[in-house]
Amino acid sequence: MVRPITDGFVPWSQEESERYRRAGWWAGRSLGDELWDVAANRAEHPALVDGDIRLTYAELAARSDAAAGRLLDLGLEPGDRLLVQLPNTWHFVVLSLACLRTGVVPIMALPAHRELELAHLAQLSEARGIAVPSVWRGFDHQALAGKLADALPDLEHVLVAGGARDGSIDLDVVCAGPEGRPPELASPSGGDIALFLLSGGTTGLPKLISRTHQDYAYNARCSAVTSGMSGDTVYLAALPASHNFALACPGVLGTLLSGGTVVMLASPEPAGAFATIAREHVTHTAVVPAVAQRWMERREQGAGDDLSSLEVLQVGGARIADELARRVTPLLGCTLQQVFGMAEGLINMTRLDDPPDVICSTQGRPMSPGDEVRLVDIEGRGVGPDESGLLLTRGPYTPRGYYRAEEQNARAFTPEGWYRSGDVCRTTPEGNLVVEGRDKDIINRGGEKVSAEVVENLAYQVADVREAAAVAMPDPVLGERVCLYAVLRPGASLDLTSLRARMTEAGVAAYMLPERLELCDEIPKTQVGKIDKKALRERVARLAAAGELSAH
Ligand code: OOB
Repeated sequence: MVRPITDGFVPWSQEESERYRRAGWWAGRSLGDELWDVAANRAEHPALVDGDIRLTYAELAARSDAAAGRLLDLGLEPGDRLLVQLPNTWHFVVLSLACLRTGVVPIMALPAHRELELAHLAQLSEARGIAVPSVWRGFDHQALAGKLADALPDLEHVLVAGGARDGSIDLDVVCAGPEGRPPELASPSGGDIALFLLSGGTTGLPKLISRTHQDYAYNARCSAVTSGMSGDTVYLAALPASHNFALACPGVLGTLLSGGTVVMLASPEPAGAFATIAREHVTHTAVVPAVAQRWMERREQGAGDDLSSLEVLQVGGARIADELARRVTPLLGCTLQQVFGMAEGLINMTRLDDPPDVICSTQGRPMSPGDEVRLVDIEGRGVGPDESGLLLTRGPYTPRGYYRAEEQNARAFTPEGWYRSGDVCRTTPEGNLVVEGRDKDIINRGGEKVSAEVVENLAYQVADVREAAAVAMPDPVLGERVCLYAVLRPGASLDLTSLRARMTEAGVAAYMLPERLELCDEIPKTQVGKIDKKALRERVARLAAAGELSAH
């Protein structure tokens, strides 16, 4: 029996659910069932590549089924939550598919997350297990997972990939080939929660976004069609595969639902990525703007790697500068597809056959005819055709609320169920969206979303700070980086290095750490007495324009 999770889940209305089913967007089946149908038809086709490891669809399905059986043998039950923090290796795919098959619900944490974020996610979801790499990029994930398991009574199982030590469960064994008869598995149904994605951070620590089997399957299928995927597609997962972009827009799941081949790569660093594209004849991949820029720089330096197989480079997560966008096709020889998406649902894409000007200067339009988008002013009134406004959305793959977050839901969703994305957009005459700014207190560090509130709270906690305000400072590579303005208590002292060291000690992901500290006597306030972030952003932007933002 699959135990559906119902508490804390905000469903779509009856009427909408019926509409989405009638339109065929919701197929009413589990992602596992959809994927296994593809696997049955593509048995001998390569499904997954990670270095020297190559699995056909038949092998991937058999391994994932065996892993599913082993998860159940451990005592995990359908509906139980498993915190998954794995880098881009074959384990990630096998374990995720095993979860989708059995109804164990993975929470897709990023490899960069640390104690603060992981403890929060485990507690909020009441996770019964955690899957981590042993040591990754010099960080001992197994030690941290053990520490969390000691502190949190629900967190019973620690699964470790690539060298499990003392007492933990070896994920290499869990994900190894089948032995004996395949386990008997009951399929979850289409409306059950398939997985949790993490919010890019608006206020506070990441919120959980429950995605059902049928909405997420549609997300992956629809974006696969819009990106021109087919059975011949070879997709390179170079961004973290646990992020919505590389997971299902169309990413790993869209590729597998199309019968193509997924290539896992641990880092998007240009030399390795280019060698992999050439070796595996990659046709599609997805990157953030800063990575696109590094790839183009490598080409300009004359790197002779054969990228001729590359058809589509998706760029998203943050706004790519128009000038940079225009250089993609000349330098990389492929079509650019801009993707403006969010873990909360709505995916906008430029179309592969759009005129170059649309591709290079807009962030595209909703991928599904079921997507509803409105641009409104601060009072919620629709804006005129040429005006910019706050983007609201709802649709067949945009959930109606965060999981277990009533208070935030009251702010983030309108009573009619529109999600307030916090993005400020305008629509071009031909109907494409241009992202012009945002009305949410995050810093978009090259696609990594940093909650200003978390940075400020930590600053109060770890330093003698009387007042703190985190704002975005402009950066030529990442678009934005974190700058912290702080007023210290009398007699206190603080520098950037010690602030970063103390925040790291507190267990926060490295990308959240401020990269500039501006000590001041006073922080500007608005007329109602709130911190004037606009003034601070302008102040740091002036420093940047004057070339005064070198190491500080
Ligand atoms: C993707 O998802 P998240 O959840 O990490 O972040 C969503 C936010 C958006 O609300 C927007 O503020 C920003 O990231 N964003 C963009 C953008 N793509 C995302 N801002 C400007 N231009 C773009 N192209 O970032 C995400 C999820 C699925 C696919 C692609 C990106």
